[in-house]
Amino acid sequence: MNNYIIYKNDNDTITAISSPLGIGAISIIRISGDKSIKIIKKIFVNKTKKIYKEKINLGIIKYNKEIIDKVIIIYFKNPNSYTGEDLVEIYCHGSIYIQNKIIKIIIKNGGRLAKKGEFTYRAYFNKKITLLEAESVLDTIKCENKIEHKIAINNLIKNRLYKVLLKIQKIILNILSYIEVKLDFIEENINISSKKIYNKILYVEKKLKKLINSFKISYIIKKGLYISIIGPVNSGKSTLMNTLINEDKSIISNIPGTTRDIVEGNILINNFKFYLFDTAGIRKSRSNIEKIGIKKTFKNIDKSNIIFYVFDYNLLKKNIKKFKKKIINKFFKKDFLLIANKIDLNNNLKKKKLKIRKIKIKKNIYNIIFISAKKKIGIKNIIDYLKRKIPNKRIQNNILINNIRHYEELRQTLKYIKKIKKDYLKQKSLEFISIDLRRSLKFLYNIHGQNFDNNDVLKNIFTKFCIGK
Ligand SMILES: Nc1nc2c(ncn2[C@@H]2O[C@H](COP(=O)(O)OP(=O)(O)OP(=O)(O)O)[C@@H](O)[C@H]2O)c(=O)[nH]1
Ligand SMILES: [Mg+2]
Repeated sequence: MNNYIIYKNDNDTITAISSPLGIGAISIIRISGDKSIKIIKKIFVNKTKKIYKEKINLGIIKYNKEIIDKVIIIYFKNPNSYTGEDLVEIYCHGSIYIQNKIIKIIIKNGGRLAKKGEFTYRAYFNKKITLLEAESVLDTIKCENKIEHKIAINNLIKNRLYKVLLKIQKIILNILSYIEVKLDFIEENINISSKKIYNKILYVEKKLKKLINSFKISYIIKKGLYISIIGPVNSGKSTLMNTLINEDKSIISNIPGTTRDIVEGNILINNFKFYLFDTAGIRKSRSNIEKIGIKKTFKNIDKSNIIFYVFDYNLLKKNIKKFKKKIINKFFKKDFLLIANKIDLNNNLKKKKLKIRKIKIKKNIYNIIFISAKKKIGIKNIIDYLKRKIPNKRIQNNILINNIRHYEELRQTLKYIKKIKKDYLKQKSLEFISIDLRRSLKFLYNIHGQNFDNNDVLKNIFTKFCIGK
């Protein structure tokens, strides 16, 4: 836990501008700590000469006989405030001069400038919020779209992740309690079968895996999907790119090896972003510059989620052979879509051939879509294919991990759970298993920031198993 604590627990009264920096109609300045109200009484003047808590108090900020601004203040008495301390919010006019002046006056009267995130840290320290909630405050501030907003609100208000973590935690605690009892009170007759415990371990493993996998999904939701357009020279990659983004961006010519640098574009499908990368055609090249381009193509495949392999339909067999030999071996795990282009050049092509075809290469099934990038035929099939790659509503409603710290802690938890599963099957010493269970719990507790307490195990033992009644 110490890794995350960067503040000293001092008793300072802290202050900062809580609204965005710059000019605005209104600006909010916060003061939190024991001295908040003392400071305010020195600088705030109003008719009633009283400051009511949790009410609007209208007055002026005056210091050294100089009137600074007409303001509203709200006083939240501890512990009923965001930080859990005495907290005052000053709503002043949004001039940068006024904001700075008020801050200076507060500091002169005994406040100190808050460090980044210190108000929320105090809220966490005073147990007003969990670490998870603190992080979701940041997510809420930073959210840019509907899905990010949903993830943030799910944690900030509904506490969904926290509830799932508590559930997993409880099961691990149960397993641990059972094992501890077995170790300490062998004579007690406890009616839990080994199978039941094993199933509990499996259940925890499944839940953890689901959460961990959701990190990838939330990453995709946030960042979109990356598509590399690759294939032999002159196959129409740049034409397809321009058709998809509906812009004349990439240079098109009938000279093989036109594209060398990677050209980027993007499209929105159902409000979801796809990034497209048009790359240098793959061939054995003598030109050094083209060779560099081809190297870049291969690098780009690595970082893409989806690869379009574009080739000339009229050379279908030859190109599929090339794909098998040169591409698949290198990038076996990648998600490829084969795109047979230039079907307009083939007079014999019947309409039914436009249907998506499937081929099997080394146990993997690949789709082939038939198009003319130039004449814009068959493009809808590509769009439909991409639509299926967008995380759907059902997935979006799941609890999604979107924070790398949570992801790492969960992975550590899972690492121990997997070990415990193996050891339990092999009937290894319960003592070791108990140690690993505690380790797994420690990582889980790190996520919401509470400390793993041995009392939790004891409480569980005494309430569940009624020992020493
Ligand atoms: N008839 C026809 N010609 C096409 C089609 N798509 C592309 N072309 C032509 O094929 C040639 C090559 O097109 P590009 O889009 O530059 O091909 P590329 O794969 O990007 O080529 P490199 O960048 O050199 O690897 C151009 O003359 C295009 O007009 C198509 O669907 N039908
Ligand atoms: Mg090109």
